[in-house]
Amino acid sequence: MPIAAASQLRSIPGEVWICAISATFQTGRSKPAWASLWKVLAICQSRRARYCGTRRWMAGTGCVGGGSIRDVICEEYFVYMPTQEEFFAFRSPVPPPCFCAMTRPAMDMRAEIRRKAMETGFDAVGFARAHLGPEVRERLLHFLAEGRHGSMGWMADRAGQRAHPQALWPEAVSVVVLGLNYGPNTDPLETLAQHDRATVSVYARNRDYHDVLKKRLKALGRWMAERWPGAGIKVFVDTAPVAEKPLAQAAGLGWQGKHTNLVARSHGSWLFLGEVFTTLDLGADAPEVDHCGSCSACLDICPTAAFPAPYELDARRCISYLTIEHRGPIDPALRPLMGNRIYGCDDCLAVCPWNKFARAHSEPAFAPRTELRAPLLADLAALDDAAFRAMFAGSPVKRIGRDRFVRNVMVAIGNSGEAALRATAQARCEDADPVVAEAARWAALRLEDAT
Ligand code: B12
Ligand code: SF4
Ligand code: SF4
Repeated sequence: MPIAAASQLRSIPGEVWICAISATFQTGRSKPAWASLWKVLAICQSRRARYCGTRRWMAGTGCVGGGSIRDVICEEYFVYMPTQEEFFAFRSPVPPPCFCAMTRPAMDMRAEIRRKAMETGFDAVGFARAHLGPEVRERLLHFLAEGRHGSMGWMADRAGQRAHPQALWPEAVSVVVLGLNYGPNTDPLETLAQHDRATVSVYARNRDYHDVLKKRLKALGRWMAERWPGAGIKVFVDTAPVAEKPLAQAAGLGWQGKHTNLVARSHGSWLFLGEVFTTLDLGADAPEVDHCGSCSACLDICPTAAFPAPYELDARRCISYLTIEHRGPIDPALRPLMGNRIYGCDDCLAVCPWNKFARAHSEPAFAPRTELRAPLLADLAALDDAAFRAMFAGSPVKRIGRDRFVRNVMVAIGNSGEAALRATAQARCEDADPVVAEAARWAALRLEDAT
């Protein structure tokens, strides 16, 4: 297909990648040809196709090859790829490295893995080198030096590995970053105004995403090991010391928004992340750039003012940390700001304008369980250890245990303003767990004047 066939480009389904070198070769160097090339590239941008924009070859520095010209699927979709002889006949000062023997197999391997990953049930796939820039380490060290990790001592313990994929696994060459869509089909914030009920974060309303993701990562990893015998493969999701968001950005899946999470143009804030580290040289995709612009919706909505600055989070103030990671009593100054959020928080994610491009997931394992859509606080407060375990078997909530969970429920009851819940709090004032008992006394006191 010649480059000028812009109408055909418009009708190609899915993402299109274009090699500007071969595109330019096709158009030649005349002024009208250039105009035609830039027109095509503009269409690419408008329909979220990508192209190699380095133009380094024009500056005479050479194409970065494995670094920037990524999934050039020219043969499949777009331009005719000239041979090396043809290219040199064109008297270009720079050889076309995207057809060199080194990058070509990597491109083919990426295309195969991408196809297999989508078949395995992932919604987004990207490729990065097993390497992160020094800024990731600096920012992580800054976060730790400020004590923003609170009691998550494991973050400091393995900071070196978190900042350097090859410190975690020296043989790793490439990282396949996978995203799984968990976009909700209702407004995640709609239960916040129902004061006698609890709000459970979207990600925790059914099965544990770690289990779902890990199963698929292992399936993909196994397939890769069979397809390329001898390849080393390790899979990670969440709990390993891996900087998942910076890697996902490097792999082009999205960018770290001002709320610090990864935002994807096609999925908004709703992607779980997981990785396949491998000894295979797969090259890398182009990193995504920041599209937050002047927006500050996520920073403005945070109930506990947990962002000291855009792109920085003080976990100690984040409701997700307070309800899930933090043991012991919650700072009384923060309790009134938590509302009825008893497990995690979605406020900053939910207000992101990029969610308008997100679609609801179709994963049965994440379909909200009826009893977790808007559970009554009184019912949750009555859970003993056995009932808690039974209710949350297979759920991420199970990890925090009955005591931390009921502590959170007591905070929500204290914030409810519902006189009818005072007796529920009072019933827990002598709880065997001192932290639950203290939170219950706090709640009962808060409800003393409630009518
Ligand atoms: C620790 C942790 C938490 C902590 C701390 C969160 C945090 N933002 O650091 C707590 C418990 C608070 C938490 C909460 C949540 N988490 Co969490 N969490 C993690 C974990 C295990 C590590 C994250 C980490 O390394 N943080 C350390 C900080 C320093 O790293 P960072 O956030 O990347 O910080 C970067 C920015 O600050 C940035 N930066 C700093 N200054 C500047 C300046 C500029 C200009 C720029 C551009 C960038 C920048 O650079 C830093 C380094 O890259 C990851 C899994 C993993 N292994 O990566 C999941 C993970 C980040 N969590 C996840 C989720 C879903 C959540 C919640 C939404 C859950 C919920 N609903 O309650 C909330 C969201 C809260 C929020 N706004 O971040 C997902 C996010 C998926 C995504 N699309 O991004 C992850 C990736 C898990 C997964 N595998 O899917 N989490
Ligand atoms: S998850 Fe909630 S508390 Fe944490 S930063 Fe986002 S809005 Fe703030
Ligand atoms: S809400 Fe706005 S500032 Fe926050 S991540 Fe989304 S686009 Fe960026």
